Amino acid sequence: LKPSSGFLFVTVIKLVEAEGSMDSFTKSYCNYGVQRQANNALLFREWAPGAQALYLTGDFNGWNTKSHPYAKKEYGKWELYLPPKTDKSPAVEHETKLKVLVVVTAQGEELFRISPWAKYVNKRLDSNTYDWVHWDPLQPFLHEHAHPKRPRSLKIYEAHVGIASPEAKIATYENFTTDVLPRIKDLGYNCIQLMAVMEHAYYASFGYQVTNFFAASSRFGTPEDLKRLIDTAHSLGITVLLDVVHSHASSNTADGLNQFDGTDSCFFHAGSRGQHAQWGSCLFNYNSWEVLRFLLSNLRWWMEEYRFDGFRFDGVTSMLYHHHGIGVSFCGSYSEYFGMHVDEEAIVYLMISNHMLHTLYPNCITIAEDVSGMPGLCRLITEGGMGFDYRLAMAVPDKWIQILKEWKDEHWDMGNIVYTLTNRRQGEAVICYAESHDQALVGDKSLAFWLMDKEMYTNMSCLIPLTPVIDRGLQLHKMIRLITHALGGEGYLNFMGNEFGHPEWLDFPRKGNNESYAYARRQYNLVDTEHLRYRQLYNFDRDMNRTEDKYGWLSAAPAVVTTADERDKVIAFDRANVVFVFNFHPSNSYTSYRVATPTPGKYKIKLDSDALQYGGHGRLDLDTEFFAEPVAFKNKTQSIEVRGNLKYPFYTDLKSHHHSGLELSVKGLNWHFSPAF
Ligand SMILES: *[C@@H]1O[C@H](CO)[C@@H](O)[C@H](O)[C@H]1NC(C)=O
Ligand SMILES: *[C@@H]1O[C@H](CO)[C@@H](O)[C@H](O)[C@H]1NC(C)=O
Ligand SMILES: *[C@@H]1O[C@H](CO)[C@@H](O)[C@H](O)[C@H]1NC(C)=O
Ligand SMILES: *[C@@H]1O[C@H](CO)[C@@H](O)[C@H](O)[C@H]1NC(C)=O
Ligand SMILES: CC(=O)N[C@H]1CO[C@H](CO)[C@@H](O)[C@@H]1O
Repeated sequence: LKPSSGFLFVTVIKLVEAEGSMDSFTKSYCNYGVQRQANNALLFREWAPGAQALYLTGDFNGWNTKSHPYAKKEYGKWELYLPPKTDKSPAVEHETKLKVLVVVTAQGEELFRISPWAKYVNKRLDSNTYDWVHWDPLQPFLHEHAHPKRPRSLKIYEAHVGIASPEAKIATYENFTTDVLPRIKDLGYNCIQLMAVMEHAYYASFGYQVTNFFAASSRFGTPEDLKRLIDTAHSLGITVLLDVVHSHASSNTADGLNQFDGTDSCFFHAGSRGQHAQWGSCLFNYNSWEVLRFLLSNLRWWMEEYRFDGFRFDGVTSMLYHHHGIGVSFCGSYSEYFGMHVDEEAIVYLMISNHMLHTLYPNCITIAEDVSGMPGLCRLITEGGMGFDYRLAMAVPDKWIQILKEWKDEHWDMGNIVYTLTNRRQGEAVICYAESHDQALVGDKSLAFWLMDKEMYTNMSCLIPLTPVIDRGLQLHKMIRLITHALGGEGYLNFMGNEFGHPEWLDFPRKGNNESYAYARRQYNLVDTEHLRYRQLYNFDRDMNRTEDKYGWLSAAPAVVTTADERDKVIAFDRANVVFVFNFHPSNSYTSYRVATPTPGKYKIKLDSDALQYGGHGRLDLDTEFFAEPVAFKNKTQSIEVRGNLKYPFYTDLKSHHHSGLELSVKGLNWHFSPAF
């Protein structure tokens, strides 16, 4: 057991004693902020321990600042009761503005604040800051569809609503529901990880500088629109995870959580411990009872009110260590993970969160964004772990970028690739990915752009001959994704658009780019254009997922790598009774290659990255059957002689039947067999 698990036990007992139950404590959004009673009276409650006085002001009282004081209660709590109007309707109407006026000193210094529990905030075009808008619709959206079954093999589509259209403007929850959900379904992803949902005043923060934890971002529509999005995803059998940011908060005061009661502590640590030196944001005090109330209730809010199916916890590395990972590189020594530099309060918070979520919602999925490789992060709390289901394999995308940036094709190191894809803690599940939103951001480049760069503007048409650059790019794009998918983890993640090789980078409107939306969009129009090769990459990604559905390698035991040959540049492995063979050699083609097989029997090609519909060269005869022979090879008793059985002596292109010599790269000879019993 880790020392902190004893602490967890005590904390929960204390909470239950004081609050009645874990359930009511973690549903404090039913007691704080604004609550409408059965008789339409409104009850306002806040926690502002440093305040001298609190007043409610807004459209409802003509912005009179002192007519509606809160009453001071124990432990820094404040309450205000507003009886219904004479016509029995609530004193504050739906969609009207409010502020809390916080008096912070005896001298009467006044601050206008948004309730930390605000369910909706928005901004007028001519305003710099967000307003708290009372959200209490007459006809709230009612979910119709049940949570989907928890997927065995998690295949995640990482998505941001605002950039989910080709138009150079902010797309809406509605656009996402009608235009993007059907694509995700078709592609075979069974899970969406929604970014930037928690309200963030600064769009270019990509949602990672949260200002209002209980508000769904109003940029993309209303709370009801988001509920409809999630309900529609559920109707398609798609699980929806929230990218939740509890590692830090925006330092905004006027529309954020910072200095809510006028002090620099309240929700955060006072002084330098409360500030993240690199992000310029505020760090929560996880040891505070009221902060636990706030954050745990926040998790339940998104589960109960919006019916998310789980969370991807952002910035876990920053939480785990007092040094926040700044200037620290992790090489795997245990001294890096245990010692006084580890923030036990944050660890206990993560343990309580996971304990609560998995107890109340047995199908809930939690994923940790941790780059440090903290041991036990994804083990059960009863074992002394921190209770996450998965961690992100953050080293893998970095490796692919390094390979494409620094290695010549003939120097690709098969052993190193296999090592990176299989280097994970035994018994702790991993979500693997070739690239995520991080690699798409301005300053970096997506894999497709690293591979094909400028030629993507001119040479992606199927109507012109494949150029060597596009050829290499298409083949490697598919092979990198498939080997990552099959070898790298227990789940797979793709960032929206990258499945079809989205060109260019992502850059949100900001001062430095003249507030431009030119790169804050995803060009789905490219994949919709029949004669462009994006379609071929899309087809491969879809069929990769569908093939996984059939064989389930992600939920099977880790792969057994049988070949990682530096001279031939061939990697072969088997997982879930499927044999994968990759030829990464820039020029060698093998018409015959022996690979070990897990079981005797007949093998057939089930997915071939070289197939014509995926922009390949169609060199393999998909009808060929291969029989495993009792020939011992690479520690297995059975093996097959894989024959290329080339149908065409030369390259042949999809549309033009252009012939080019064999001097071109033959990447993409990628066999993938499975038993055909
Ligand atoms: C996006 O949705 C808005 C309404 O939410 C609609 O006006 C607009 O036409 C949609 N755009 C696209 C590209 O479908
Ligand atoms: C590929 O693009 C380059 C410019 O980037 C152009 O010069 C060349 O003609 C294109 N190749 C084909 C086959 O169209
Ligand atoms: C931004 O716009 C201004 C005025 O239109 C122009 O002078 C400047 O060069 C632009 N900057 C960039 C980075 O495009
Ligand atoms: C074959 O098995 C032996 C003994 O179990 C082991 O030492 C060796 O690494 C294995 N070789 C391969 C290629 O897996
Ligand atoms: C296993 C599986 O579902 N394979 C499918 C892959 O995609 C192709 C094309 O859509 C289908 O024909 C296969 O059945």
